[in-house]
Amino acid sequence: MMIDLRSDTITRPTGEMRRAMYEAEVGDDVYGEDPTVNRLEEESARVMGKEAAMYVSSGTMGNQVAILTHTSPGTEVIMEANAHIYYYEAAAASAFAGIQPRPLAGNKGVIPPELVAGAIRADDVHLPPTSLICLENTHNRGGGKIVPLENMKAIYKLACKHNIPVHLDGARIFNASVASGIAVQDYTGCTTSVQFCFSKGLGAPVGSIIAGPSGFIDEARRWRKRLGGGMRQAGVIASACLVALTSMVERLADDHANAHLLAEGLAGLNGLDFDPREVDTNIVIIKPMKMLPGQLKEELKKRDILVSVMEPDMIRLTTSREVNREDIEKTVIAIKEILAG
Ligand code: TLP
Repeated sequence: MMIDLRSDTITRPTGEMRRAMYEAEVGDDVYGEDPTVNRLEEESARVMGKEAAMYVSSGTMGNQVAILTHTSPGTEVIMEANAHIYYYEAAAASAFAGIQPRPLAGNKGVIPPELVAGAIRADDVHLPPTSLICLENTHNRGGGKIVPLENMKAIYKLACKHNIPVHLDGARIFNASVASGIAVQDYTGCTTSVQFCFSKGLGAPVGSIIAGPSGFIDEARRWRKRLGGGMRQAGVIASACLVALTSMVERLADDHANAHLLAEGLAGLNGLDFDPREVDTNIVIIKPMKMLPGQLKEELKKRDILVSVMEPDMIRLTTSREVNREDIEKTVIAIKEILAG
């Protein structure tokens, strides 16, 4: 059996999810007539503390529909330089929304509010208006880092002062909440809109939600349709997301415990640039110093362990319900052997 630490997106649906999918009541969701999708959207809006919510096919679709809805072409969007929206969405925000990204250098995804303040454009004919600020929590390339609530609050306050909306890429916002003990609604309270994923640690097969004010969601529905994201009997997949939302959140703590176990095992190893104190949730990022990340990945693969290379120089190991304690122990031993040559 392979030990798959590439991502938490590899999680397969539980038996309960498959039963819910089989039994799901469905209708045409483009007509607003799928009762399961409607229930998922209502429940998600409630959990996020927002007026309304909309089911979308993926995290990328959710982020992009949010950007399209909040902005117009020729405006500027502030985002962290390692944000998923900037780094991994194939420049969708430029290709579709026609915005200019304004990447700011953060520390593990945390942007100092002063930097945001300095990046908000003045009203001047030479300058693009700032139309949106994007945040990400937990921060993927930051190693699953929890962005502190205080940081989000400060940026939101600034945004409100300038009348600029804030969108949160909360693909893993439940990981942040479970690990910090801070309610999801406290985080989303510092945002205008939020996207979160069911198909990561929560284990559902497909889908994300965007949530926000009801006028925003009405307009977002038009953008989703324009992009071909209007789905029909989507209750078949939304049913698994309802199971994820109601019964899979607390178990994220197991993934965090396994990530900490991995971090302890790798702490202080020769040939590794890694600080176990940086591990907040279910992502562990290591930098091999005496070999290329690609080489370490290949050596691990020979031992039936899969990891991701996050260019330029990092390896990402992500825990999920597809791996257990024993898998983590085996991974630590394998990395020790490989580094020792
Ligand atoms: N992240 C994937 C890859 O794209 C890197 C992963 O394996 O972690 N926001 C964040 C913070 C994400 O980590 C991801 C997926 C998304 C958005 C996009 O979600 P999907 O893959 O559903 O489009």
